[in-house]
Amino acid sequence: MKLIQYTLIASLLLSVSYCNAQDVTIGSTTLTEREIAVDAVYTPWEIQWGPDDHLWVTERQGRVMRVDPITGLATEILDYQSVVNYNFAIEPGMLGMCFHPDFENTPLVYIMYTTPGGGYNNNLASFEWDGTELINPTIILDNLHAGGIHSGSRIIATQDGKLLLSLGDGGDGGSSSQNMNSTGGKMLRVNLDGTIPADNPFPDSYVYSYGHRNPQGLVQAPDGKIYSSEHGQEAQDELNLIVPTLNYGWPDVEGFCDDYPSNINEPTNCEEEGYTEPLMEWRPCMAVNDLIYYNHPAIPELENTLLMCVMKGFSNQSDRGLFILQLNEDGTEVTFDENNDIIISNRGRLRDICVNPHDGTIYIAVNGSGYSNDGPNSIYEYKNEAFDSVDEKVTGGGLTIYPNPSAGDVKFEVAEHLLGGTYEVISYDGKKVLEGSISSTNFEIKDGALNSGSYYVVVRGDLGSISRTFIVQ
Ligand SMILES: [Ca+2]
Ligand SMILES: [Ca+2]
Ligand SMILES: [Ca+2]
Repeated sequence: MKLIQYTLIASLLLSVSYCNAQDVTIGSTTLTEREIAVDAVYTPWEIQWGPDDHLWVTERQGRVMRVDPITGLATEILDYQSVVNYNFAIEPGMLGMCFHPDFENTPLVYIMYTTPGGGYNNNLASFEWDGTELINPTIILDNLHAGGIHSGSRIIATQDGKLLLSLGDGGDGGSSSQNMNSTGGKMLRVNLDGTIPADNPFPDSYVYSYGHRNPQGLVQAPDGKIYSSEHGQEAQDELNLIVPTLNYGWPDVEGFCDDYPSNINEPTNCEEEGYTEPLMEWRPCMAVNDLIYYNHPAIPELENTLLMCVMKGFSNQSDRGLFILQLNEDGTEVTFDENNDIIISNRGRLRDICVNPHDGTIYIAVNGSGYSNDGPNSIYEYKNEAFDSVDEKVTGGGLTIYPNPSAGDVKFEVAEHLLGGTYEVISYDGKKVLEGSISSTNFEIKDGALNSGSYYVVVRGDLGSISRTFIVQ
């Protein structure tokens, strides 16, 4: 694998500053900050934009809360505190969560959580959403490697209809990470029912990649690439491009293969010895957490970026915040400038991030100021109000989609001023699935070109852009 030098490349594109205590300016875009769900969520760990246009939040103590993003009203939809092994002072509890990839037809939510059992066990269970609460827990996997710390436990549904789970070493120093018979320190690829996919890279094994320490960030970009952020020991945090079968080093290598830190005696030639280096590292560790791929037109300055939550700062802990990692065109390199590419640096430990796919608004879950979960715990919203107002300006006659919902062709009728413009269709989880140019005021997406689900279309012309949602049945 190509080795990538650790360099902090100054980004000419982004210029970030705070206009005042509330707003965040990125280039020519201003994001208005609003605190929602004040004192309504406790130790939020996962935050997801749900198919019901609400925020779904796991609390480490063992609950799932559903938060109305407009009113901030938080409703408990699962209380699993009697099952989950929560320890306030360290790291276990209810952790990662994702939606079934076909949630409209199969309304299941997958959650990872730790339970007691010779210390700790990590578990994956599905719960059914009945419109009011999460019911019918079904164990998908149990007895996964865990400890009081380093639980990993991010989970995503991948484009190929599988689940990918990140598991940490559980604090065992990394002995599990290089042991192919242990689930510790691994990425695991799992069928939705918990069985081993027939096309997994190692026969009859869940293991997808190995040599991980505590990977707590996991995302798949629209082109299929999978990125993971990983906590280092003390010296080097990592951003990895996850490729099946590869060995990401821990505990033999931390960060780049560079004989640092000196106490672990890294091999002199990692490539020959089969170790994969990260795309980027940060030293000393500043506690990298979950990340998303951002490509929404609401914030054009963030086109093709990874937005990564960071809990601590550098050595003085002042540089925590949301890190903007600019991907290159083919997604194989990132650039980051610590002087310009950190935003939301005044809100404590940023644990997780999600996006409203309709208007590009960002939501951040924070865990207060200190390890492991001092308050205040809250959710903040960062919204480009101007993007909505462009939408409003041309409402009525600008863009009509019919029929909606559609069981066949999806037809579009656009205003004259949009001729010569472009359109993009974005899936509910933020992936661009179609794009094209507008050469007629009437055009259509043929039956079968889109899977069933909810979509968001943005059309752009000289006067601005218009966005609409539609549903394919
Ligand atoms: Ca997340
Ligand atoms: Ca590594
Ligand atoms: Ca190193």
